[in-house]
Amino acid sequence: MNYFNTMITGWILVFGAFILLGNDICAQTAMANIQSRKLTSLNGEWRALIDPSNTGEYLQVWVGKKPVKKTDFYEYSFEEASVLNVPGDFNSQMSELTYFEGTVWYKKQFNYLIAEGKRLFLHFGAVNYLADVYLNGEKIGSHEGGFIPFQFEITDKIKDGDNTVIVKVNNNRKGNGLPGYGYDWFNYGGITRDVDLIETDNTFIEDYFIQLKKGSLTTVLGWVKMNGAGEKQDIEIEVPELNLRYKAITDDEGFAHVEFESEFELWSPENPRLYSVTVKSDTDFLVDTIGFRSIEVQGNQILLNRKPIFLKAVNIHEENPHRMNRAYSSEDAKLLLNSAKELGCNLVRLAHYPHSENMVKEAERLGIMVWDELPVYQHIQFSDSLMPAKLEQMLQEMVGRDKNRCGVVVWALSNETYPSTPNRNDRLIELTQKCRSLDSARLITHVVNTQSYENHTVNVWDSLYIHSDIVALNEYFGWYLPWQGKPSDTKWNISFPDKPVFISEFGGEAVYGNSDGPPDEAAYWTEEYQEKIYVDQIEMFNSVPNLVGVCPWLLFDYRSLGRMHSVYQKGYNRKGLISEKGGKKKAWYVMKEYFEGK
Ligand code: GCB
Repeated sequence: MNYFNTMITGWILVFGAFILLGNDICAQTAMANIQSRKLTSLNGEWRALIDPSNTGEYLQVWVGKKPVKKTDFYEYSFEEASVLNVPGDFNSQMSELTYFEGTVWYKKQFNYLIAEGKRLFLHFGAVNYLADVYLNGEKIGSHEGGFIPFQFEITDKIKDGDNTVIVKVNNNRKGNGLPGYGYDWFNYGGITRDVDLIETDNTFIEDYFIQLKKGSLTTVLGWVKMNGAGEKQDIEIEVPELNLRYKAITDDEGFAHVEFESEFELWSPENPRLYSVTVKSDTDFLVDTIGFRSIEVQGNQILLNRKPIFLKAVNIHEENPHRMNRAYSSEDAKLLLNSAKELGCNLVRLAHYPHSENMVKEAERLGIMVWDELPVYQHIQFSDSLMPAKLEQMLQEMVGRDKNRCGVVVWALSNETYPSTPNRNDRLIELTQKCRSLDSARLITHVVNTQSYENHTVNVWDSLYIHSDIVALNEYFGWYLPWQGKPSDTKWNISFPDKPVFISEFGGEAVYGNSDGPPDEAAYWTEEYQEKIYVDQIEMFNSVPNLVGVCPWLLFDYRSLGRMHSVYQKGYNRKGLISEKGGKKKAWYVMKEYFEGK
């Protein structure tokens, strides 16, 4: 089997079927590049019923009954119900929902007239966490997972004129969810990203993969996939700025092989060059903005466009620090990314779940590499019978959405999972293999924190690293673990001496503006104590073999319910280099200077 066939096999399975989780009809994997399609936005005000006791299920609120006879009454009504804005989390929109984890029913009415021979899809950018979707009183399907797009075809269900969509959104934590019960970020629920109707032709371009072939700076290798019945179609890919026109014909599965050569101006942080690329078929036409670059591990180095690069990174949660809500817009993305840029970063780790497409695209435009991550966080129930399908689905959704973004250089498949969790290695190894079959050109990593620290020696041993292109490790020396000697004298015993090492998290907490306490005592949350952690860490970095980058935890202070110190934390994880109000802490300047010197 050649390379194209191997890659294609992975994707055929993605398009082949709906993944069945339980007995539900599941959403379809979303089509690519919706921004280039005929869209009708359903954003804006939606009516909302708050349902903490889950009574709406029993009352069947999706039927939308109204009293007819004098003796009729129904114990719900969307008329005059609260209004929630979409996109947006519900917690930040109504004070009574601040800490809410449960069910909210959303309702939107819209008018539509579908043209003859066209198809219609209802597309959600993301709903956290479970979505049950009803159209005109009929359930059209469900989706699990809070951070990725999904869609339903509604061609045969839409009525000419007035239609009603109702979504049951539930953000309860689930033992067998991704993430599971415990996580150190705020559980913003709701319809958190855009909702759109997408009208397509009967046969349309469902998806495409247009990126450089692994190891090449001049050959693009990929595919185009049509959806819909009909004859084989002629496919044409055009890059006008390169004077390039590539032609192919789809096969019986609707796939067309893409392979062409060109001299590209390569994308890099110094020169984030993007090209306008059109993908045409007989019945469809899409425009994308695509960049070309190579990323690879060679020995113990990471090479971007065949040159070694040091990853000057920062961790970011998807929260607007000033408004304290789930970030989603391009403006939110610019706020976060410009701060990362100011710090001197060339990479952002979008922790710990796929952030909005706006974030990924904005980063690409600004010349910041992106680390995309799955919400496979700490205590995941890997032995749950539904877990293999859930993991695979989330992987496909993340890779599916971002595979044409050259800015994305790393697929991170897990963070801080434990070898003692049954089935952890089996599941994560399968997931790694699946990821490579979908995209063999990017780096794949697992973040681990199982290293031991004894006699001032760090022992890095977790066998999951065998399957990771990078030894990515989180360590909190100076905060959770006191130093055992001079930071610069730290010894490293890494069982994977040929792999690049990336410190994916380090840091400590401080309240912005607080100097009130002994600078060498942790319990006062002073800026000086945090600053010292950074100074010590930077000294220690010199002792790390094969170090290819560092990534402080994290850019901004952010909300997290477990952070309950009533004087210093007040519901915030204070490890930010910047406070939620924008105040730069002393550690920020230490880090900026370090990055400037790299
Ligand atoms: C970690 C986690 C991150 C936490 C951080 C902390 O190791 O990966 O999600 O928030 O530590 O602040 O403790």
